[in-house]
Amino acid sequence: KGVEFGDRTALAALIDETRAPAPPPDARPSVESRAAARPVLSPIDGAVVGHVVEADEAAAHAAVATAVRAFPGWSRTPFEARARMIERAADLIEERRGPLIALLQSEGGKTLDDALAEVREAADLCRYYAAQARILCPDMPLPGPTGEANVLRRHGRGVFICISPWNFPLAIFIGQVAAALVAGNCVIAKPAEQTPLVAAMAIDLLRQSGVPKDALQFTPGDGAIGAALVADPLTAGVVFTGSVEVAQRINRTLAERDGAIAPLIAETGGINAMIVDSTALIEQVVDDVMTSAFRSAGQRCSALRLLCVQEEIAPACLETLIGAARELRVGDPREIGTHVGPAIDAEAKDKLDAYLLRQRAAGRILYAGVAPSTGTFVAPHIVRLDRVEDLQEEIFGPVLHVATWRSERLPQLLTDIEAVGYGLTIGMHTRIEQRIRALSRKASAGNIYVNRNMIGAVVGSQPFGGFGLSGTGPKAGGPDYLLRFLHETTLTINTASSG
Ligand code: TXE
Repeated sequence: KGVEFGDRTALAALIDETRAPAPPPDARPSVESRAAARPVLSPIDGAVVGHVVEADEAAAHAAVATAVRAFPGWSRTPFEARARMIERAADLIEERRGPLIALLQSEGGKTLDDALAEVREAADLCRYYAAQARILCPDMPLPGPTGEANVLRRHGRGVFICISPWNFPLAIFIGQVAAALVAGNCVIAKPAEQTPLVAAMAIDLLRQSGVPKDALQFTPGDGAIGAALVADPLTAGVVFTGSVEVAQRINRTLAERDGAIAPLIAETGGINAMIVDSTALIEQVVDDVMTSAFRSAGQRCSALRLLCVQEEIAPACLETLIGAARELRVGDPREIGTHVGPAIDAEAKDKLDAYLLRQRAAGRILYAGVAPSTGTFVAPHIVRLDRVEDLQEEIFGPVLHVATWRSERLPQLLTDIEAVGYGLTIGMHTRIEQRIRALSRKASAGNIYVNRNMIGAVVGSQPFGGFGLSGTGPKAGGPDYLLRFLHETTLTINTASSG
């Protein structure tokens, strides 16, 4: 059975849209920077996709100062007007999906179906947060004794820093920014250094939707610019998606800063497991495993890293799995039949290659696929794992680990998975109800998927995010997300004496 990650016919029809002529993209910070323009290279073939002028440290602090000045005006803008702007941005994302998809492919190395899914998610996040603002932001009268009026009022905190990664350079980027803006905060948006161009296009769409320039500052740059922004005591909060190490560093900086206490909303990574027992349907398991482990070349925080198969069916399951892995086509993600695109850059590829070399030396490789020898492609691999605890590092690429378990050890298996310390996603394939109940009670993971793939994070239906090393919550695309971007004031008036 072949591998299918999307509806090929529908996707083929999209290709024309992505070829629409577009001006050569570039990205520059909102505030003057002395940095020289640098080319942004495609992970597919090293071609120049566009140019970026990065913010220098002075520009980063100037952007914060500008946003601080813009805050009183933006926070007084009625939430309904802000919500309409963010909804308008969603419309524009859909109108401009062709060029956005083209850029997600050339700059981010995405396949067509991944790029299309990301555009949809970006628009969905904007619409969802606009709707949530309408629910959460109106003044809320609260009960109290006669002669007293109580009102809960929610408003923006100040200037929020949004730091995003390269693996969802549109959806995570605009999701963070839209949430912060619609809640009434001014924003400093710092995209990942690998993907500033698609971020610049998103900023453009937000401005066209009516978001004032000063309220939304764009500061492309590397980690040092992110660090400078976080250290700036004039900012009121940070929303971050990326590695655990950087999240912990940001936490430390915020804790040591003078002035008001600023929150960190962090979504980091996961070592996500899928447990398969002997009652599972192997064909379906294999389909779901292929999607969960290899889609986006494994470069998503929810990706399946560790497949735990019950001993009795392990040989049959592995054989079918390797058969399916052989069908994976690795290469230019702009070609319609490609399943696995490149690693984001040479550094990511080198890290994966070094890891795979160590696994090969230890005799643990169960399957190694093939990949083009040029660019940053990494072939899909299946690696044997003797003990769950041996996987301590998030391997961010097309690498699936397989371990086996015995039926009497299921509770221990769940404990071992939990002991790894992450808590993002976990999956199970079984037809035994009791096991599903045990999983939902015992598993410490933010998202649990039963008898399906682990790719879902549908806005509004599957709020996404974990705990432990996986992040702070609240869940993106969920009903509580905006609350962390808001201050709450309770207004109590003695109506008897106020007339
Ligand atoms: O992440 P970084 P990288 C994981 C994944 C991957 C690893 C490294 O395991 O292999 O992280 O990826 C900015 N202060 N994830 O290097 O460095 C940086 O410029 C403030 C999982 O890309 O965390 C970028 O904008 N900001 C993840 C953002 O942080 C700093 C997605 C993320 O970069 C900074 C990406 C600093 N000191 C990586 N240093 C997911 N959850 O999906 C860097 N940055």
